[in-house]
Amino acid sequence: SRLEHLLRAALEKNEFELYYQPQIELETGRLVGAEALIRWHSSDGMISPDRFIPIAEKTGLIDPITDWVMTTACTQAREWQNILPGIRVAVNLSAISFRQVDFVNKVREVLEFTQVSPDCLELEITETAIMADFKEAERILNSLDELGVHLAIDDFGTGYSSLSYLKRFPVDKLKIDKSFVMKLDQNQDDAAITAAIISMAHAMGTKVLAEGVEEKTHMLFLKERGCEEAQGYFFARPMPAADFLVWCEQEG
Ligand code: G
Ligand code: G
Ligand code: MN
Ligand code: NA
Repeated sequence: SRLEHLLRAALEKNEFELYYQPQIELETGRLVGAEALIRWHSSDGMISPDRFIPIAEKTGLIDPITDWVMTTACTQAREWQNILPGIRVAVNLSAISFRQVDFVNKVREVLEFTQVSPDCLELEITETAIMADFKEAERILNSLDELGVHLAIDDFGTGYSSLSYLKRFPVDKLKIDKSFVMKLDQNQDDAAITAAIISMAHAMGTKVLAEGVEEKTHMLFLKERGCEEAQGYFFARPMPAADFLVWCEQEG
């Protein structure tokens, strides 16, 4: 397809960029992290990762893209340490890259190359990606945990994982999917599910981040229930690295 053809050349032509969305600690209002979200400025205009990541996954292009994302995000994390000490950068992992042979060594290499502390890198894996091969996922997650990087389960609540399974994984954080958080005001079921995820996560010693926080009322609901972190348009949209720093100066 045309898109596949363009995608093959995109890495060489340097057409990708990472945007960063602030992650806020609710108790203190402090900036604690940034989620890296890939953007593709193609010759056809901006193309969403929702469209090109599935193509990259089918064509084997996802592994070089994941390498580029990890290296770029860690280089940025290293650069930010002087001005934003301790800030953590979160990277989204495709299920395919996560299961790539030698993925754990890849992560180790990127950390060494960029001189970033593993404590400043968070890897996001979706619930669905984990449950696709539970045993294999457990093995990889344990190796990543030994490396010292943080692990988060993305889009939590949309898949079919049981919390009792998750208890066996060395996961630091659940990210409640934005589909629940966005409707906290209008939908009692979503409010109940969100509250239940927070208390169950806490019962297993796991932190919670709520995504898709668009309203102050959502933020207050989450804070009241002890949700540790949040991200969403209420705080800031994903933005280029330069804008991210400007935003930090204005906030801080
Ligand atoms: O930022 P945005 O809403 O456009 O992201 C759309 C989807 O693309 C989300 O599911 C997000 O997790 C995914 N995505 C964004 N950046 C990356 C990336 O670097 N790698 C992978 N695998 N997925 C990403
Ligand atoms: O799948 P993942 O959770 O990684 O995707 C995050 C996606 O959510 C990104 O595309 C990002 O642009 C988007 N996003 C971030 N904050 C908000 C928000 O407050 N509302 C909505 N609708 N989308 C958001
Ligand atoms: Mn994510
Ligand atoms: Na998500």
